[in-house]
Amino acid sequence: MPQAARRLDEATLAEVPAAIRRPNYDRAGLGIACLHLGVGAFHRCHQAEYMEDLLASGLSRGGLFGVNLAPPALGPMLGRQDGLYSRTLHDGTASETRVIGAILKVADGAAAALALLADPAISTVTLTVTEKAYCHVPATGELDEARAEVAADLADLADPADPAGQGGPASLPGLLACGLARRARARAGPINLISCDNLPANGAILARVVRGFAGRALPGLAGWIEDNVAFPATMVDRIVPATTAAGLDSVAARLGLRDEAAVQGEPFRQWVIEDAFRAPRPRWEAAGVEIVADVGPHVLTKMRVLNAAQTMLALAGALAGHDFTHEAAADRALARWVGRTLAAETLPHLPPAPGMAPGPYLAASLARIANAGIAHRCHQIATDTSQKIRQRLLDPIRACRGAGAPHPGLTRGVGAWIAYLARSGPDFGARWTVSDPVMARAGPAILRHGRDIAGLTREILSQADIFGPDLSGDAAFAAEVTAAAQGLLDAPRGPPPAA
Ligand code: CS2
Repeated sequence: MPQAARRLDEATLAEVPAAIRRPNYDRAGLGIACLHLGVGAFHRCHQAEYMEDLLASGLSRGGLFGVNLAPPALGPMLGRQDGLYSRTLHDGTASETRVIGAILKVADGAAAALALLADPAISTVTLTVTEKAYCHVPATGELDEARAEVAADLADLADPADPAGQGGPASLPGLLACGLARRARARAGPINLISCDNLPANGAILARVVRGFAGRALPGLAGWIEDNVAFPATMVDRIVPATTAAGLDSVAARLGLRDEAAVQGEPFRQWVIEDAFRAPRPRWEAAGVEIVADVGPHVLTKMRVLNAAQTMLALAGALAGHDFTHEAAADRALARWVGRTLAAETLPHLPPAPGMAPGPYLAASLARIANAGIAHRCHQIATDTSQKIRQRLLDPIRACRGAGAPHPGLTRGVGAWIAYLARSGPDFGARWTVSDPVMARAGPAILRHGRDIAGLTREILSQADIFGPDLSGDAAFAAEVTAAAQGLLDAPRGPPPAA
């Protein structure tokens, strides 16, 4: 494919083909309406486009200041493009590209975030930093003080010679607590901290880890947080895989310009935010965001249906030799298992969520995952399963147990995780490398147990921080998970247990 040499930026924007939508507003005259932490592909294809819609219809006089906390550094890359980038939505073979101008500034690192958190001009912060960045114990939601970055931040703050440590706090709870301490000192006023990560009750978890950190290290801050900080819960949704080199090339062909920050996703999008603000915020509802009293039912429905289906198809799909979840969704045996399991075991226990009727939502979710225009790698979704499995599979299993209902299909999903871990070991040909914080513990267990799946299952399930005291201590559950894992290792597409 011929490569366009010039890059997308303010100077070249006019060269973008006329059919492609681009900012129709004066970016130079805008202020900052919102700080966003974590400027990865999901944010650029989701919250940033909602902001773009507000700007395009003249409903906001400010755009976004993005601060990226995890590598790779994005400031220089987006800076070279004056913050401009494109998002392309794929529906099967149909695609639509739009240039987004809502991100006005981008910086990298904790120091930038600390300064902005204390800036009175900033009253709303949204976050997409991945599940594990919250440094919480997945089973309880409490701050995990044993996490290396949390322990390091606590040690730094206890050291009067160098209380900020080198380069600022390393953990998200440490960063936000220190930023809020600065804000309190600067009398910069109330602020909304809005988690947009896929955690159940993400607002409550964010509040807990920030308060937990402050309680340990910043005496006197708790009362100020109580009076000045809102932590609304949210549900965010759009399937946005990591951008590939081939994706960048095809966007360059569309734009006639290189765009190193391009993102690609599906047409569907949804954003629901709890109406619990303390400070001024963008008028998101004018762009279709649902502001509701209780996001709980929306969150449970999305995580237990769409996200659970993704996790089941990703884990079992990888075992069956599929690269992408749309391929796993087209694999009849896998699709049947996932569809039947979620219909029979998950849907009956969901609270009603306005606008998300369970049956149609399940059908729509499976159709979205089957979208062959979206190249979502099974291994990308399988990343950090230890941080995702509670909300996607374990809590639905608990709901079944609470109702005295069987859950063989969901158990098979847990078995798929064990089999996925086992397959990374040398005894199964070291088929892939698992990217997950659990590997610090699971890696040695995989080596030790080799082909002994019962032993591996027992050891993984004994992690109460993931499986909770109920499931981690349940020998019968461990035996069922073992049988499911063994079955998937023997015959990845084999018949699911009768559901
Ligand atoms: C995916 C999600 O990687 C994953 O864990 O399941 O990123 C998913 O695509 C989004 O939650 C969709 O809104």
